[in-house]
Amino acid sequence: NEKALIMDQDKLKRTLTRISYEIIEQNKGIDDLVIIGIRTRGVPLAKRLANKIEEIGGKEIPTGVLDITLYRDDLTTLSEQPILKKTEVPLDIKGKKVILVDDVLFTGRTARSALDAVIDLGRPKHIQLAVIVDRGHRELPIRADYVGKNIPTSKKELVSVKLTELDGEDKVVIEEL
Ligand code: 3GP
Ligand code: 5GP
Ligand code: MG
Repeated sequence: NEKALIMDQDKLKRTLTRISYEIIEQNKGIDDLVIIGIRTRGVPLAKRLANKIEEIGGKEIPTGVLDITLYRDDLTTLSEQPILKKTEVPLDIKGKKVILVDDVLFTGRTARSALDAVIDLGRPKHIQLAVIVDRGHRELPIRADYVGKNIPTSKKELVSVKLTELDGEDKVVIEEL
């Protein structure tokens, strides 16, 4: 039940390009960057950002994957906390500038558990968070360093982020649950 189109393919592409430049600017270059996507949709987004930053900076950017099962109490009652299932981070992150990538930031609980998971792997220089949509309703003191778009939502709404790699098309829409 689609209510509003937030981003079409072009808008999403421009947003990822802007965030790529912001990442390079805030990190004063591309040295020591590692970009880690949170499954599911953070993963292709992380790849796209890494590709763009590579294109701009001319150097390969390592990427990784965090698999955190959602605990979402509005959708499922899987567990009280997000559960870390698997990490695929193919290098030592000690001293690295880690950028976590997710599609939507909501309560902040997924990001919190992702922070735990990254810190368990080693001591990065810093960790930053990039999201395509911040829909509000934070329950923890967590914010994103890079935001595609802030979309104030009601709790009954759902932000649907569609990505070509997984959904056959690129767009962001608000739906009513
Ligand atoms: P994602 O992989 O794009 O992050 O967990 C599977 C999917 O369920 C997520 O896909 C996301 O789209 C959706 N989802 C996860 N958590 C919530 C939530 O809290 N509220 C709503 N409305 N949808 C969610
Ligand atoms: P949080 O843990 O911050 O409550 O929720 C973040 C995670 O839940 C993200 O991985 C995100 O994919 C998912 N999520 C929460 N709300 C939404 C939403 O409205 N749309 C989508 N696509 N994902 C959501
Ligand atoms: Mg997600």
